[in-house]
Amino acid sequence: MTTMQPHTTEIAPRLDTRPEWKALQQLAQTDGALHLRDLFKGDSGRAARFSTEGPGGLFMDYSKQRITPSVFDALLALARACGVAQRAAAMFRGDKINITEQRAVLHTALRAPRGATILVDGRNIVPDVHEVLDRMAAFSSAVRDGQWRGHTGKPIRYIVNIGIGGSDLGPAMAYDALLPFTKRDLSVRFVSNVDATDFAEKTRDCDPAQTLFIVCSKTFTTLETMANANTAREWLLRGLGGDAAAVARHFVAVSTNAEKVSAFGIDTANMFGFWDWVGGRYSMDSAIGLSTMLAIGPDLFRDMLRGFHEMDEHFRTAPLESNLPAIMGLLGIWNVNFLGAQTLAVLPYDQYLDRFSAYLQQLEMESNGKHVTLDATRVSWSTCPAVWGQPGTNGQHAFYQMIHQGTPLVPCDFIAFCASHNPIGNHQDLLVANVLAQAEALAFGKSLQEVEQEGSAAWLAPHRQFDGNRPTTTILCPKLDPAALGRLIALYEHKVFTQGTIWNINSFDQWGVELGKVLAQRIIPELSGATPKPTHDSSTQQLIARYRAARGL
Ligand code: G6Q
Repeated sequence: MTTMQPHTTEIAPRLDTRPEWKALQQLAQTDGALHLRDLFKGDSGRAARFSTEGPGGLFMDYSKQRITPSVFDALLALARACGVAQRAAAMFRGDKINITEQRAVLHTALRAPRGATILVDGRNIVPDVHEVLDRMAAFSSAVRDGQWRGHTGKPIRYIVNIGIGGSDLGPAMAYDALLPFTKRDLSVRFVSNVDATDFAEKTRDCDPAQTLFIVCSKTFTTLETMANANTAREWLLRGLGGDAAAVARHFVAVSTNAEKVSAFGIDTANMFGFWDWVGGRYSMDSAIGLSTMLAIGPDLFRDMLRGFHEMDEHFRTAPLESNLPAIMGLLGIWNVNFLGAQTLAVLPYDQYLDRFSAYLQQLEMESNGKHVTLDATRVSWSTCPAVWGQPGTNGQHAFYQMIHQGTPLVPCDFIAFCASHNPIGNHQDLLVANVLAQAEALAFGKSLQEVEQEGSAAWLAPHRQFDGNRPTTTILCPKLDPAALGRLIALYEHKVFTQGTIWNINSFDQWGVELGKVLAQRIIPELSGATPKPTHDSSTQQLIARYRAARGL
């Protein structure tokens, strides 16, 4: 526990007292009330004005956001006043901007090219990053080409990643996203939940002699991961006749904690390290991505890192007015703080991005779900919206009704690709037509008059009318490949950074997850041991008693 006072720069003015903030409040009353129908009618150049192409052909059309040139300029002015570029520079050079944990925030160093220099406490960390990447590459190649064998001499066919939160969501998302690039005779699974069902179902068809477990845990103390890792070890030893020597051929670890790794019985020669300046939710491109590298191979993993790095460079160097992550962050600020949106739907039109929204939920909500500023005062403005979504077109037949005609304002990010990995018939045209149609319908709606002109009875027309004016951004990329995935994730990482900077919060800690963990530790023995003393509230006490009774205690 840190007791030292953090070294901070001067205290920033309260966000809501800044003139730039007040200007936006004014604009919300005027420009914020305009309808997208009129904004498009009044400006034939609107689409071009509010679109930007970033690295790798990543094209972002935000003309269907409810902004005007004045709003856009005011948002840029806010970003400048809040020092987004300066704070980004501080992150990239390794300043300890995670002040509550006194750590640098250097996930960008994970994808820095060999030969770059980034100093942490006077040490260039880039060679360390590449040393681990090289070890991962050698190991991955050995497993992929069958040189690395299990205890009984068989090659590995099943990879089981054991980890949770930041040690699970990124790799699990990336495995799905990059499935067409994977070695299909290696089956990769992800066990995260402490619910034994997760382990049981994911290992059901695995042959222990051909299974490799990657225990992924930065701290190597996380309850769920340690419970699953212990269960995995028992499962393996049971399957291989109890010889403890088998562990060395079937377990590797990804961690920052060598001591705990070796106490678990994993040879630290089979441990891949990372560093305290990599936050869990920013770690999928560190050794935490070992399962990704095993699946797609070292060369494609490096392609992914290149994609990340391209977006890093774009964020670091592009002027604000054409800086994709900064613009995305600012649009979110406009929607949340000035138009009153409380959620953000992220809707990828690509089945391979099935888990992308779940991944983003952690990235955004764990980073910016905060109510205390860097100066340790309470915010008096909204921060992170709830992020949710799933791939289209499925959602269209489920929750889109609310986005079109419900009462909350739900800004949407649509993500689509020009080419499919499965070019069958005209499926891709059908898919892309749908995403474009949704954005169009949400922006322009259908007036009562139009509905009536189509012949709807007067009593029915209000039900069939669409207000429109629902803000969306459409991201259109050439094709989903490892580099494109890297760019997309870095886009959201830096968007989160931009917003955290403006809200003046620490996007890099997560104290909010602590209390529940502590209370769980207290309750664990109370569920199975001697009758607990009634130290909880009456509700918790009642539920414990009921559970114990159901278990025959
Ligand atoms: C991420 C969080 C959290 C973390 C998990 C797993 O930013 O810190 O999701 O990744 O709690 O932690 P370990 O990797 O230490 O097991």
